[in-house]
Amino acid sequence: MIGSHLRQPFSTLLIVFIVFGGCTALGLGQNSSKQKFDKAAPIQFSYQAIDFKLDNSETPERHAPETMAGGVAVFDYNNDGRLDIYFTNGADIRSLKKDSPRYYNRLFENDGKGHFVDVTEKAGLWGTGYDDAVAVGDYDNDGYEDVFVGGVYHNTLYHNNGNGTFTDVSERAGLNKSDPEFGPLWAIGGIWLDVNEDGLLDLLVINYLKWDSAHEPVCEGYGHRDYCHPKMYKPTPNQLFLNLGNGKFKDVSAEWGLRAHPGKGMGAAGFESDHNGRMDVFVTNDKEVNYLFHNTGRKFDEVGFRAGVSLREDGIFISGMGTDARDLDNDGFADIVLVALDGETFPIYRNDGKGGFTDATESSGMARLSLSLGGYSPNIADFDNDGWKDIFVSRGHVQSLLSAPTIKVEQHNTVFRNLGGFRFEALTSEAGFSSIPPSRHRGAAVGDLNGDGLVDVVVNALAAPAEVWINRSPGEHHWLEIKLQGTRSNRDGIGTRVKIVSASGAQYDHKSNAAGYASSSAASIHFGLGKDKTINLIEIHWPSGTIQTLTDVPSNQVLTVKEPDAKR
Ligand SMILES: [Ca+2]
Ligand SMILES: [Ca+2]
Ligand SMILES: [Ca+2]
Ligand SMILES: [Ca+2]
Repeated sequence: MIGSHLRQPFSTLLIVFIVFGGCTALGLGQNSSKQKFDKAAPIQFSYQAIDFKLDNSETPERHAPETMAGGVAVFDYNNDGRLDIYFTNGADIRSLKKDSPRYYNRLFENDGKGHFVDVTEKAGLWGTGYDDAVAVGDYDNDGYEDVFVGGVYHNTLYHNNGNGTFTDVSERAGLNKSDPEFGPLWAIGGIWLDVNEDGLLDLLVINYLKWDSAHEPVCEGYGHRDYCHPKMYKPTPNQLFLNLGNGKFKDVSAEWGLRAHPGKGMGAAGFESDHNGRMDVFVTNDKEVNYLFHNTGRKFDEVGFRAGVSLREDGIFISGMGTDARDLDNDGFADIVLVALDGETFPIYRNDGKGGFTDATESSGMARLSLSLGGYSPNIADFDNDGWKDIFVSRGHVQSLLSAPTIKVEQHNTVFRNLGGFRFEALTSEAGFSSIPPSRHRGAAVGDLNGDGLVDVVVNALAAPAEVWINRSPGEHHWLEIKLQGTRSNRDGIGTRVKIVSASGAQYDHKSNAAGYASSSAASIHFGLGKDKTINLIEIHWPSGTIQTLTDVPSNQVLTVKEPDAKR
């Protein structure tokens, strides 16, 4: 098997692009030899090292999981108000066991003084298998964030004991069973959401493809064996586990319609596509159509085609990697971004507010800006606090370093700054990302790590040091963070929609801990306010149906908002 079985860039499109007009994008990132650290760049990050290096157990056989590892979670594991960092890690690819500490997942506690201290062993979070996904959510509403870890043939649910330690409760929870039809599954993503509005977070597990180390296909290209195209493997279904409230979960994948839609799932974004009071889930599938699972309260209807988000505008299958969905144009409805490999572009779908979406990849400038880039994790946040949410993208190619002479395997990260009016500009070296060598970046999560009101980024990378990017954007813009505390709704407030109004206008966001690729962020909801010092109105739509309003709120603070009516 050669050539077409290997995962190749979509080169035809790339060639057309180079000939007809694309010097701009080619000037980006690793292509620019000299770093221009433009002091005027509105979004800037500085690199901070952290003592973690993902070991993906890369072998000459090029087993598929080796190139897919690497989730990140940003969450406050010990409720001291400071966001901590968790990385998932690989294992020996043949045994799928973490037979050495170099494969341990790692938890780093934020000491509030700029240091991240490894507390993995005390916390009991090192894991056992080949792990990818991490999804943070307080499934038992005790006020402490719990951690779901998904991986190859093996998922783990950790209950946060509230004293700095976690307990593996997977067995009791019933989350770690082999599928009767598909056998052991390989999870790359997980998302917590309360699908049936009983105040208990349910778990949607995003499964990738059917992989078996004993039957790895052989795919050659660029003169050597490398990772295969996903078409060489069969699709698998995603799973929905309903939280029964007694520490147990029930597999309701069939009843909720998921069994009818197997795929090669990679990313998941939770949001309300049509404001019917229920959270929907957009799922990217690798080289297959994307799914939009519309939540009716009893089941998920797959409406990707009807909503216009199943494919790129030209109908071409792309390597749908991570995704995020938040309101990019401040019209009150969440828009969708996903990322893919070099030559495929990073598609953006603009929500029309009526349950439909328009492909804005070309009109937003994203097609031109992203065509030569490969991405894994897109994370939407307002990094320069100007009131327009921007898009960070962790970048890298799926292929091994042996392919580096032919394709750009290692890449620098990029942030796409929102210029308003659904237009973007790409900042790579300008934002500081070229200050360290390029890498095969994978999962990423965001949150304000140092409490200065600017949203920071944490990135995992294959066989390379993980990266903490501290946001140093100039501008002295004002901001507000809202920390939700559900009472009738789930404690995390996942599914809550928030509208704020200040002198410059209205902004919208919602609570979802799913982040980019294989990652999770349980940070507070963050708004940039530009020059506005006061928020005139905050309107909070809780999943319980309660609408809460606050007025004349000062900026530059983390505001904790508890849902009215404490009775459960
Ligand atoms: Ca903490
Ligand atoms: Ca908990
Ligand atoms: Ca529920
Ligand atoms: Ca912005």
